Amino acid sequence: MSQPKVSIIMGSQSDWATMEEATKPLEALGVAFETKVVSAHRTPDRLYQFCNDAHERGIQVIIAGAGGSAHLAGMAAAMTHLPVVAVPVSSRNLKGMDSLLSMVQMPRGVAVACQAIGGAGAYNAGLIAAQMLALGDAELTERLIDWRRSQTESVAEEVVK
Ligand code: RP5
Repeated sequence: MSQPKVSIIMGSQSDWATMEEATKPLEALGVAFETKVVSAHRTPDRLYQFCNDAHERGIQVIIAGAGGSAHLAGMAAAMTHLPVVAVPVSSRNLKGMDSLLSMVQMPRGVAVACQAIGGAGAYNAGLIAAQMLALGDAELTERLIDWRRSQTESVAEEVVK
């Protein structure tokens, strides 16, 4: 793939099973992306470096997935002007409610676009990232419209019994 425009970061390798979902719409729509493990609390210097050069490297949208006290997305949003889409990963004890609340309750002035808990949220994070990029890319817009049309056409009206 060419120069990545979307960076998918996650707090742990253990988040990959969820965050892999974000790659599916990006692949389907031909949007170049990268994937990295970047932890706000275990690798703070890596997060700082990542945020510091993401824009210069051509990244336009960051997708950040984490579980538990999921401050990764908020910290990334604090350190870069790029849009940050957050994915609350389901946690062992609180099933992702902790991740969701820590991502969605951002104080005024630093925005995070928080998705649903788990795989559907990760998938939609990839989709909304592509929609953001499509605003400045006519060919991607065409692919997005086609993709939506085929999704609609794939839904059968008759119930299978
Ligand atoms: C968070 O802690 C990660 O995002 C992950 O969801 C959670 C558990 O991480 P591991 O202990 O599995 O590495 O930082």
